Amino acid sequence: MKLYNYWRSGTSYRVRIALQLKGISYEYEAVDLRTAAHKSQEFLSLNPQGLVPSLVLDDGTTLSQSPAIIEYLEERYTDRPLLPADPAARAQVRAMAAVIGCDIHPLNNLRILKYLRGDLRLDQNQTDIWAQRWISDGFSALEAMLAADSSRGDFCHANQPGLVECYLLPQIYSARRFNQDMSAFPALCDIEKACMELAAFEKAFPENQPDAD
Ligand SMILES: N[C@@H](CCC(=O)N[C@@H](CS)C(=O)NCC(=O)O)C(=O)O
Repeated sequence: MKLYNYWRSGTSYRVRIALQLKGISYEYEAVDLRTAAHKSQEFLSLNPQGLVPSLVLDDGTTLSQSPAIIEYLEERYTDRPLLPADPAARAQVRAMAAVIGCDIHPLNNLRILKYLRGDLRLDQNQTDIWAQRWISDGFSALEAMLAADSSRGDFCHANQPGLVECYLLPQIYSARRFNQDMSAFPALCDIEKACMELAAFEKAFPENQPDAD
């Protein structure tokens, strides 16, 4: 399979973590967001939304939207599950992932920032404040959700990383780029530290991708 993605894209990073956690090998196809390669005819024919990532399977089937891609990997490659077995626990894990995937990331991605900087003429400091506002809201909620979870171990759920970490690590990476003060989120920082000790996360890390500069 071939992953069309960009080293610094958070949604691409999510899928790279899922692939690594499951031990699935894939080809890396870089799509440079800075040169608008995601708006080229070639890429639009794979993903009409013009957003990374897209995953092209060996039979040519093309998948888009990182949550759908990760769910596909979870259903197709069942050996190393990203979700717990218990339905209520699965819902709780999905809820934590959705805090990031639905309520933080969409407000801070490239096209939103371009609109704020271009059409609304905000400067870098103002767009950082915008991003920090939504990151801080979501991360505060996640800290509370983790504190209330009696099954918590070293990771968001129990003692192994899974779906939430696929979303969390990229969002923390992005938060740091927006100069977010992370000191109010100790549990999230502890989980990040535990993840970064694992080879899967090291391999998926943005700076370690072939198109990183
Ligand atoms: N909901 C989509 C969002 C994809 C998305 O926003 N990707 C960003 C990179 S993280 C992108 O391609 N941005 C290009 C743009 O905004 O023009 C997903 O989870 O895959």
